[in-house]
Parts: sequence; C-alpha cells; structure tokens
Amino acid sequence: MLKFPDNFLWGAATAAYQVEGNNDRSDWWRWEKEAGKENSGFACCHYDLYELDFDLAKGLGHNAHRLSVEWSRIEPEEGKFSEAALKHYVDVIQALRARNIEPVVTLHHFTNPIWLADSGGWENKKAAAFFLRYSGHVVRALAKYVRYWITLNEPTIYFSHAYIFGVWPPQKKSIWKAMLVKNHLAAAHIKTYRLIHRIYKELKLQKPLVSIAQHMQAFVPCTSSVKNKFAAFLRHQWFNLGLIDNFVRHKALDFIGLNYYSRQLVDIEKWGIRNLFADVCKSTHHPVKKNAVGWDIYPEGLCDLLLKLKKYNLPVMITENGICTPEDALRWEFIFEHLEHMHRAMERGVPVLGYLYWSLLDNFEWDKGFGPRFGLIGIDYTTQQRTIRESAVKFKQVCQTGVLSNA
Ligand code: IFM
Repeated sequence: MLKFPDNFLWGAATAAYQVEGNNDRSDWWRWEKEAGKENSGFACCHYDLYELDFDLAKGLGHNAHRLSVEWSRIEPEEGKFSEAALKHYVDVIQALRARNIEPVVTLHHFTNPIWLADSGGWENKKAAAFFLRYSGHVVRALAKYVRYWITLNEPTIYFSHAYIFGVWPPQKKSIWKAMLVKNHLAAAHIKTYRLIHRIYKELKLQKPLVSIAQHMQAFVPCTSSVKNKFAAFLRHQWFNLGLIDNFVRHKALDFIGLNYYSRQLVDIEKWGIRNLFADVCKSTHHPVKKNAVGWDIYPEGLCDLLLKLKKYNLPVMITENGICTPEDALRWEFIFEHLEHMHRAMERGVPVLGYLYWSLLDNFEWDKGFGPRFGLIGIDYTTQQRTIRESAVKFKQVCQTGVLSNA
C-alpha cells in the first residue's frame, strides 16, 4: 500500500484543439485539410459539453484539471481580442472551481492563429511579443480563478516536429529555423513568466505558480559502451533539460511541469554528431510492452527522471502521463506502475505536487487523428456519447483516498 500526501493534486489533462472542436481560426485546422489528414472537426464537442465533462471528472474523484485556452479563438485576427471567447474561458474555469477542481491553465498547446502562421509563425521575431500581448489578455481575465499556469506545452516537441522532422505545420526541415523558433519560444516563456507575476502583484493576488510542460524521455543506453552512455547523457541534457536549465538561470520557473510517456533506447553506430543525436536501437533485445502507436512502456523512467530533477530544488507536477491502447486493463497497469515509480521518487525526496493523467477524454491525436485512445473516458465520435472506462474507476480510488493499493 502506498500513501500520497493529503493535498496532492489528482486529475487529468486535455488541450483545447484536441477536444473542443471547430477551431477554424487555427493553423492546424487549415493544415489538416491541406495535408489530407484526418480532420479534427467537432472533436469531443468539449467547447459546448465542458460542464458534462467536468461533472464526469468530479465523479471520478479528480481535484485538479489541466486544460488549454485556444489562442486563435481569443485573438482570431491580429490585435483583435474576442470578449466572447475570453468570457467562455472564464465560465470554463469557474465551472471547475464550482466543482472544487483546481485548474492548471496552458497558454500554448501546439496551435497558432492563422494570422500568426501567415506572418511567419514562431520564426517571426515579433512572435514572443505577440504571445506576450495575448497572454496578458488571458491572464488578466482569469487571474482571480487560476493559480497554476503553463506557458508552453512541450516546446521541444513543437519545434522538432514542426521545424526539424517536418511532420506538423508548417512542415519545415531546418535545424537553423528550429533553433530560431526555440529561441523565440524561450523568450516568450521568460517574458510571460514575468508578466504573469507582475499582473498578480498588481491585482494583489496570491503568487501564481508558473512553468512549462516539458516532454521528457528516458534515454537509456542500449549497451554500456562509452558511445551509448555519452549519447544518452547528451540527449537527456539537450532534449529534456536544455530549456529547463535556461529558465532556471533566468529564475523563470516556480515548478517543473513534466510530461512523461516513454523511453528511447540509445545505440550509436559510430561517432558523429548526427549519430549521437539520432541513432536508436534497432534490435529487440530489451523488449517491453508498447502502446498502440508503438512507444515503449517504461515506468521506471519516471522515477529516474524525477530523481534527475531533484538538483533544481523545485517542486514537480506530472502534467501528463498516459497511454493510448485498445486494452483498458493495460491502461490501469500503466497508471499503477507509473504511480509506484512516482512514489518511489517521492520517498527519495522529490517534491511532487500532483499527477495529471493524459487524457480525461479520448481526443484528436494530432497527425494521427482520432485512432489512438488515451482517455479515461471513451468517446463515440458519431454520437458524442461518453463511456467511463474501468481504469478510470480504479484511478478514482487513488484520487479519493490518496492510497495506491494492490487490492
Ligand atoms: O496528445 C499529446 C499532447 O497534446 C501532448 N503530449 C503528448 C500527448 C500524446 O501524444
């Protein structure tokens, strides 16, 4: 039996574009059509059904919920802010508060307004200033009801998928452009961090807690060769910690938001910068179970990463951890084992504030469409019927009691 702290945050996460539906002012909306991808369409109709979904979350024992606000709804045209969209998000946050669910609000979760995309997106040197202006409007509207802010979701995943691998809009493949975007994102975070604190001070509100949600992988050397160990170390430093180190240096993190899903087995063919960063193990000699899109399930990686974050002396929030699978029993096994490993790290002194499962609902998994099922709650996309999965009921026990037990 494992006991978690009394004030622990338990819940799930979503992102606006993946659940709301009809985000037709967003660059993703346009791109999914141009690129011939599955369309996000109505998604989970969460823009209209949020009260129902929060009732379900409440019924599942959640006391926290992470969501994002959609920039393209709030600022559909450059410099023109929609009072109706802002009011909608005030209502959403109040709906959470009314249910005693702590909101964790993300300002940027992969999508951009079309006008920004058309003016160069995050390559534009004004991007950070645009983001700051938008964030100011949102934070002023929501500050009274929100304590936890995430400025950027998975910036490293965003710039690598959109500007290095070229699989997300704007589908560029340039390290230089990616580095430019990375710098603009970093500037946006640092400035927004300071702005949020300034607004809370002006409004005489209790200090906010601001972070990013950083996607981290467990980079595991496939053999103990020097090459493999060095490459795993390098990747951890660069992909996992690069931005975190930068923000800690700028005193621009109040906690660390950690999104953890999987491991990468590192096996380097030969010395070389490309090999060090990109070679992966192609053999099957360290087999583990996989999720529906082939990612290794590696719960011990969560403990390892949390221990590696201890040096920052900052609390950590698990802002995402989850599995897409057609087998719900595997979902519960996944949650159970990750909670065990999170607890192990907490016993060794890592201050973890909460655990937010990805995701509350099945949803639109970006370029992979609606196929992957991550939800604690299943969605029938033709009827919008919600079905609570068995794993959600087992997780409820933990959320309600703060105890993880085998029984
Ligand atoms: O669906 C995504 C989410 O938007 C960001 N983190 C990873 C999830 C699963 O791929």
